[in-house]
Parts: sequence; C-alpha cells; structure tokens
Amino acid sequence: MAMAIAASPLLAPSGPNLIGGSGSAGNLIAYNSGDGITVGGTDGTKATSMLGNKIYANGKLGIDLGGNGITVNDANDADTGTNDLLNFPILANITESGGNLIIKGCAPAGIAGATTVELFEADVSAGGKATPGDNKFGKSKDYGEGQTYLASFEEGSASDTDTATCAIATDADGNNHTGMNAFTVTIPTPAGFVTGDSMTATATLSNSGTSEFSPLFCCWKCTMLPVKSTKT
Ligand SMILES: [Ca+2]
Ligand SMILES: [Ca+2]
Ligand SMILES: [Ca+2]
Ligand SMILES: [Ca+2]
Repeated sequence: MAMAIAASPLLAPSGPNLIGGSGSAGNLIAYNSGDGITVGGTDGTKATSMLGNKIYANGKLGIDLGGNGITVNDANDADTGTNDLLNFPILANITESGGNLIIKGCAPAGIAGATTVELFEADVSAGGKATPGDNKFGKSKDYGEGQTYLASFEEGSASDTDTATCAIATDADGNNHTGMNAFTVTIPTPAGFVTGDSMTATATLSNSGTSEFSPLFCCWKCTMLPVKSTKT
C-alpha cells in the first residue's frame, strides 16, 4: 500500500495487512487530527504489520491498537484484541562508541524466536515535527511517533547479544515487562541522529502484527553522542 499524507486516520481493515514495506520503503502518514493509524476496534482484528513508515505529528497516537489510546504493556502479553495488543519494545540505554550505537532494551518474545524491532527517530526530537509531551495523553512518558526510520533487527538473532529475560521493572505508567526478552544490538550511528534526538520503537510478529510505538528513549541523556547544532 502506498499513499501520501493522509487526510484522515488510516483505518486498517481485518488482517493480514501490510502497511509499508522493508527498510524505509513505507508510507508518509502525518498531520491527521487523530491517530496516524488506528488498527481495528475491539473486534480482535489481527496481523496488521506496519513497517518502515514515516509517521509523525498526528494529533493522537502514531499507531493505536484498538482505537483507545495508549495500551500499556501487560505481564506475559496475556491481553487479547487487535494485533493481540502486542507489547511494544522498551528502550533502556543507548550509547555511542566508534561510530556505532549500542542499544539495550527489551522486546516481546516471539513464538518462534523472531521478533522484528524497528527503530525510529521520534517526531518530538529536536527539529522534529512535534513537540515533547505531544504523545503523553495522561501518562508520565512521551510515546512518540516514528518520524524517521533508523534500523531494524531481530530480537533473538545473532545480532542480539543479550540472551537474558527482561529485567526492567514495571514503570509509573503501568508497563509490565514480565515475559519479554532483553536485547543488546549495535548499529551504525544513523546520519542525523544526534544529541537532542529521541528514539522510539515498534515490535512486529508475523502472526500478530505490529505494536504501538514505545515510550521514547530520550537521548538528551546520551552524553556520548556527538553534539551538533543543526540536524541533517
Ligand atoms: Ca501525536
Ligand atoms: Ca490502544
Ligand atoms: Ca499486550
Ligand atoms: Ca535477546
């Protein structure tokens, strides 16, 4: 599916669907008054994958499973509904070394050990199309929208050097990470990803579809990132 800026939120029909494509080959979905993409209602619609899209500056969430606002992570991802209400990844730490970013966090455990995690520069980054806080909606964290695709990896693949289970405690928003897997991956530092930028992520399982966007990891804390006054 290819589309330009949407005039109204994109409503995904019953799956399986693919909105976007591999890498950064996806759609531009921005400036809606509501969500960027609303997936299903409460009918348990499943398997809408959303990959490689540029989603930003929408009035509500970038991706909303169930059309009900932020759906926080639950223990062992036992909840049911649209896209299985798949838990989103959690980003825990980003450091830079030798031109690479070392990214640590947790992702939902795939049934066959294959969970695709996509990383994006969030729209509330410095110079982005939205303002910090735009995606809180009553929560303590800003959940962001994925404005610029950065990279993807498979949790549990050879590129993921952390084989432990997730040790991140339940947060103030009630996100419970029990049952998720920890990851550590190294990617080349994307051009233009600098101090002041924030990262958000999605998880995708082929039989469930894609999660909502994760809370931001705010790289104002990443003092090892190169400081630039302007973004490319
Ligand atoms: Ca928004
Ligand atoms: Ca939701
Ligand atoms: Ca869930
Ligand atoms: Ca892992």
